[in-house]
Amino acid sequence: FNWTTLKEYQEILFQFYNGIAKISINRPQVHNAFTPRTVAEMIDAMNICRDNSDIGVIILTGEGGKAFCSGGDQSVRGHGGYIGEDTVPRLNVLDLQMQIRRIPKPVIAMVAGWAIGGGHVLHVVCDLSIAAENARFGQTGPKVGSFDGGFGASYLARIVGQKKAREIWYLCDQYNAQEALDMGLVNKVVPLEQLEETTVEWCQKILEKSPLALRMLKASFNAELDGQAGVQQLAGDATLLYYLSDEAKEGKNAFLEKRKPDFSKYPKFP
Ligand code: 1HA
Repeated sequence: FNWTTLKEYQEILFQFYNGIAKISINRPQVHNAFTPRTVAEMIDAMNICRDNSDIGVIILTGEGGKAFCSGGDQSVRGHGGYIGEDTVPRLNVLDLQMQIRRIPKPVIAMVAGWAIGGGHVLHVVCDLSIAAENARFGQTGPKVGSFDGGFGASYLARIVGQKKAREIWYLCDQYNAQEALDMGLVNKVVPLEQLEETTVEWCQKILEKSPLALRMLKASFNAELDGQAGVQQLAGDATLLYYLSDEAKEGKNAFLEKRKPDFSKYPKFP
């Protein structure tokens, strides 16, 4: 595929092809472990994806074919978080997780090799996951002195069930692509050399669909799980749709024209 660079970063690649944005962690020497900078760059790229109306779907991946992401870079883990050049400890991957769930476009994890620890959680929070046959999944928290009790626990449990999610976290075992498929953790498994082709194919199928319908579906899937914040997201989309209507425009126009609004002609649907 003829990917073009959307913006240059130090620790990620950010590319575009035919309506698809691809965000790749580019630290293959450490199995794509993330630092606060990696995460800040991903957050920046996600913001661009949100605002750019040429982009309809986002692929999240890791460079090199050996790892999707191995979680937080343990060599920069300090007192209270992962420490970047500004010496501030951060857990900013939690903001990225929220952003992946909130962006009103489908996000697809394209997983080759390791998806481990905080890197596993990143694929978990994506809308869909497509795995290569070499993919390996697992959490390591209780082994390396960490845990993600947010989406990493509760949303994982919604996907694979309570018993399996507890097994994944308590034992810190690793699961192959077929096992991940069997437990509903990924949508599809393909040979490594077909991973990008298949993912792009899925993206193209999605891009043929109604963007507003996809947006409403994503918000609806999230709403139940995200409580009041989920309702806020779905309600915001309802407001967006309402603002598109003549009925809502009558309210605004009446205000600007300093007259009483006349809503009488708008239907009261059963
Ligand atoms: O839990 C959280 C959070 C919770 C709440 C809020 C925020 C959070 C943010 C992050 C996290 C976490 O991600 S905690 C979990 C952190 N990750 C891990 O515990 C995984 C560590 N890595 C491994 O267990 C293994 O590397 C592996 C199973 C993925 C692969 O093993 P393999 O094939 O034997 O490769 P290995 O030799 O271990 O790794 C290759 C190189 O990559 C090594 O460097 P080298 O010895 O060649 O210099 C290795 O040190 C490096 N590397 C791999 N993973 C990491 C890493 N370096 C730093 N951090 C890593 N995560």
